[in-house]
Amino acid sequence: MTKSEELFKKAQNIMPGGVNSPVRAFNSVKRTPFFVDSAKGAYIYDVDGNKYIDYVCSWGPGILGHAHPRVIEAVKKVCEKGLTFGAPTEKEIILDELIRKCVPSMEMMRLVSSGTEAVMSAVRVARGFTGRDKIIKFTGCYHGHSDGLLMRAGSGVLTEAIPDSAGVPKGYAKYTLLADYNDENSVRELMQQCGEEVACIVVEPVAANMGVVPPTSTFLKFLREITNQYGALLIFDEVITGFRLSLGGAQEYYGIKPDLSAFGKIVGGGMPLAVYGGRKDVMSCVAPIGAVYQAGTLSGNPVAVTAGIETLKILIENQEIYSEIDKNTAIIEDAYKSIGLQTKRVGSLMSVFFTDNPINSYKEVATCDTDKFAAYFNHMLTHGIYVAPSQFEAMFVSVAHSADVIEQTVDVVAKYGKNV
Ligand code: KE4
Repeated sequence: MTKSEELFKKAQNIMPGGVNSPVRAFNSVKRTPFFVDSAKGAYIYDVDGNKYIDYVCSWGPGILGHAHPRVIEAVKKVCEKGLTFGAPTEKEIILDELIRKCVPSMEMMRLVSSGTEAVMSAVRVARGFTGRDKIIKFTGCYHGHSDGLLMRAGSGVLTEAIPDSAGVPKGYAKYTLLADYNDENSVRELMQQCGEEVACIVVEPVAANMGVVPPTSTFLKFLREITNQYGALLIFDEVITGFRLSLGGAQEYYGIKPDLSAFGKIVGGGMPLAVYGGRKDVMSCVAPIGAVYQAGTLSGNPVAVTAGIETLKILIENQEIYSEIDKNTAIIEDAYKSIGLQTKRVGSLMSVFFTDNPINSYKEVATCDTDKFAAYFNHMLTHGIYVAPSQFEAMFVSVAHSADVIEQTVDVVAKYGKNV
């Protein structure tokens, strides 16, 4: 029995499925998950001494590669001054100003500890600001696990085939309306029916939790126009796309300005930190200056804020990172295409789909062959490449994925192509 198998057995006695987040259980790829010992740069090492090139990058935060020396140094240093105060610090202002410098739509913001918290809070603010109850989300998009957003969600919900989570009161469904990503008519119909009751449309500007599904050339502009038309707010869930597609996220990449945004993952530099914010008039309804309540013991935690500051500073100082990781991801994408697989990519965010149906929204994603995906995943892992253990997740490329790492990956993809 490997050490990972031993640990997994033990973990299953004390954690649901032996994990602290469902997708980590490797259920859909039918194998015991490896337990991690450490990670550095593009590599992750398991407790049995195996070394993998990591394309999960902790589901997105790792754009600089694991354990970037500057981030580690800054975190080590700040820990000496205490881990948490529950009181304001100057560092929170510094991080907020860096975020606003990168994303001008973030006129006012609130730091929180997870992407779930960020999106949940943004939706509550939209409801509080508009006085309306209904929201629209898209089938296959995932916005964290808050009750009102767990309808037909993507990511682990899709992977574990739980269309609607148990434990969410039936009543929620009437406030969360479902449309189809990239299908403008599905949105138009809902808005014609009850647009005056819709507080917001919440969207992943690039869907990345049903695999990566980019928006059509008109979709995001259409959402911006129809929310304006009905007085609803547009919320961009940029937890994945933020600081990933560009320094200004998807809203810079596509040139669409939402009313509110949520960021996570990269903005926390690998620590538990996320942020929501946007229009000052909207955010002015948040307590203690407004009637929408939201709070958090560890919100703006000095250690997490320090990791975020250092990460954003490195990205701001080295913006050529974005063209570099885009170029390297395109090389990997070409390798997949050359063996006849369907890919979708935006910058350093990519997915490989095991279906011949051209991917445009959830309904084509649902035709993917997840058994074929599982075989592909296991081929990659046994050849030292760790991709996300689910057809419905994304590949993330970091600046640490150097030319030789990319070349090694291309070789393993080619080998897979020979076996199928
Ligand atoms: P967290 O609460 O996991 O920090 O963020 C929730 C969230 C919100 N919005 C988007 C677009 C997201 O992708 C996520 C979380 N992403 C998943 C992976 N697709 C996290 C991995 C997991 O659940 O273990």
